[in-house]
Amino acid sequence: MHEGFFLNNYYIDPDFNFNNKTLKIIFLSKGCPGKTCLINRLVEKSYSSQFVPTVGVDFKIMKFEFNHKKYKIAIYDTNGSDRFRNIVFSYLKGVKIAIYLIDLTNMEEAIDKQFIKEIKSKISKETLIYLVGNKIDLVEGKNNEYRDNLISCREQAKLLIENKEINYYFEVSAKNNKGIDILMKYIKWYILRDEKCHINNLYYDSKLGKYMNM
Ligand SMILES: Nc1nc2c(ncn2[C@@H]2O[C@H](COP(=O)(O)OP(=O)(O)O)[C@@H](O)[C@H]2O)c(=O)[nH]1
Ligand SMILES: [Mg+2]
Repeated sequence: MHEGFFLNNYYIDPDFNFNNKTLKIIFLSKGCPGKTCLINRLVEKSYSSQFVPTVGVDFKIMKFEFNHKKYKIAIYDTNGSDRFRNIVFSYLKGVKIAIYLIDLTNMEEAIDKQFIKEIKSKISKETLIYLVGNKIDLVEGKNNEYRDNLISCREQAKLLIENKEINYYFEVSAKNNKGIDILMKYIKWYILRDEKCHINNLYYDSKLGKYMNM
């Protein structure tokens, strides 16, 4: 048994038992920015450029171990076309993180504020929204044709965060793995925060018997 303590108004209980709960995360988008590819990258650590449309809603289980405990996350993959919107949104119930994926090379339609509003109206106050820009591999280099689009996405994301419309913004590539570690860390961060065994990059290592940085 270890003694808990308060940090930033959270009670840190090192002996908190996770009880094998499965937490729910959902990927949403308009169009096909690479949700299925990104989920495969996160769960299977692999990439295939083959396009297989997701029919309605699909899901994959991701397991990980942290501080000698096992965690399970159900990742819901959805179809980005308008005709599935109602079905897809009905899966938002109980979701811990809603990930709105955009394609950084899509100049016609990058961030849809109305779409974010719709998501917000269907989730609870505790649910976080992560805005994730995919295909950063295609946007690298100074004279890149998508550079202006990337800068515009960043500016919009900054405003959205300031206005509390979204919680975080990330840039990743499902193809070359860029940014995946950070996104993964923030997915786990939420889950561990939720279980009150870890806060602000500090966690209790039950084997070492002391608090460690993540
Ligand atoms: N260059 C690049 N292409 C990607 C990336 N992720 C996905 N794609 C391409 O985008 C297509 C659509 O991806 P998919 O995951 O099926 O889109 P979804 O409809 O959002 O699930 C794929 O067939 C890939 O060719 C990426 O990170 N970089
Ligand atoms: Mg898909």
